[in-house]
Amino acid sequence: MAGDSDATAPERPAPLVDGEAGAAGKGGIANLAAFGGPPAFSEPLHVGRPNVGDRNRLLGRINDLLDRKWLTNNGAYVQELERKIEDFVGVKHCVAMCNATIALEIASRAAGLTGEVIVPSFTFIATAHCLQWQEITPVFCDVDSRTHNLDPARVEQLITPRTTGIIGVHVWGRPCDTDALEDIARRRGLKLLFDAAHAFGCSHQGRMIGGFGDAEVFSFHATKFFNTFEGGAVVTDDDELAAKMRLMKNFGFAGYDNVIYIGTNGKMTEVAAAMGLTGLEDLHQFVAVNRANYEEYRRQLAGLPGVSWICYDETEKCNYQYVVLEVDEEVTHIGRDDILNILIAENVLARRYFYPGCHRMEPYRSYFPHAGLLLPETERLTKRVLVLPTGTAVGPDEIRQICQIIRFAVSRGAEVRLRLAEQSKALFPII
Ligand code: T4K
Repeated sequence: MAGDSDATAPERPAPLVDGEAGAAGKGGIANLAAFGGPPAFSEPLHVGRPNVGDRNRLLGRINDLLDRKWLTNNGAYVQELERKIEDFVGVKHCVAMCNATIALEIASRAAGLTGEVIVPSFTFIATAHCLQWQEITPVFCDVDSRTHNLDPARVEQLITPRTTGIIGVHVWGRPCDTDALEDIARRRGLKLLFDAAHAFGCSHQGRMIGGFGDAEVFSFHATKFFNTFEGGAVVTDDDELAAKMRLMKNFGFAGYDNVIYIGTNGKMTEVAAAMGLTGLEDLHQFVAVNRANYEEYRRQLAGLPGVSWICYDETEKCNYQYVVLEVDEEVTHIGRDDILNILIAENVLARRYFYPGCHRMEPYRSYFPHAGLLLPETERLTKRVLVLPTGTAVGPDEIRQICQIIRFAVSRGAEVRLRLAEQSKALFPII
């Protein structure tokens, strides 16, 4: 990669230092793609490459549903998927839906949430929007810097007479402190829901995630560990809640010509359920790939000063869907965003989930302009976290290369940062 003699290649500045020849296969800073070198990968490497089960079984199911001419509205595949998920998670009810955002809206409405609901800001925007969409105020609570999940002590401080519930998020598939949150909810008479969008296939205290709180919501979006193209589900042991959600996801119809509730269209299609049924059969393979990637990343980045990663509890079931680094700029002398820019230039499309935090996005930043003052850990994390490509998009070779680039950028942190700053000054001289 370093010594490309192609005359049509853009002229590159001379390497600053060659002492690290071979690191990242780059030979020198100037050969990083951000500074004009050729990218390490010709095709982009994505964070959320979909896990797809056996293609022939999927196509067989699609042919079958086309033959049956039953495409949606609680079809046979949706019902089969719901029963299989109930068994897998160990809950009484699974209500499949078109995506997790609608599922969160329906679950929170069916659970009777109103007024204020306590949620983390360190989450995907859907957790907050599902409330605000219904004119319920999301009250942003800080997270524990170690777990990245809601800090129960801070939850308790935010309860007011208007609070009706808490939505915890099992970020990266790692469980919230369910005992503490269940205790608060019980003592304070609050509903407790979990946004388990990341946590399908994960367990906590030996029980599958999905069985905690009043209800839990999974996302089956294409980028998730287990996907139905788009999709989601609410799982619960509460018969009444499940019955309400079944009505709500189907406009409130209790039978032909009989609407007994306000509802919406939250139904999952048959083709989505076919994808889900097929994926369920291959979950163990998805976990194996994710786990191997996670371990390879850990091996390759071990001992890199200022770079730590979130760990999964090996005594529990984990889906290992996210490989998440934290960059401590004081040690690396190069910020998370600079590392991200270096990676993107190399065609490694890492992501900085959940930057900048829900509280810094609209409409919340206008509603609560000073929310950040109460969210110091969230603010800190949103500047440090970097999510790396995994899943079937990458294997050991790609991971080794990605890690070499990160190691190289960190080992020359101050220099790389300076060069990036100079470059952006040249590009945007007025700023
Ligand atoms: N709660 C939480 C905690 C969540 O994380 C999410 C969703 C939700 C609720 C709501 O669930 P859903 O309503 O979506 O069921 C992605 C996903 O779109 C989103 O589902 C997910 N969280 C979030 C964390 O990540 P973006 O904006 O980053 O998506 P996008 O299009 O940039 O895709 C991410 C990467 O995946 C890209 O590098 C491209 C690649 N990709 C994506 C798709 C869709 C593929 O390679 N193939 C694909 O088909 O939000």
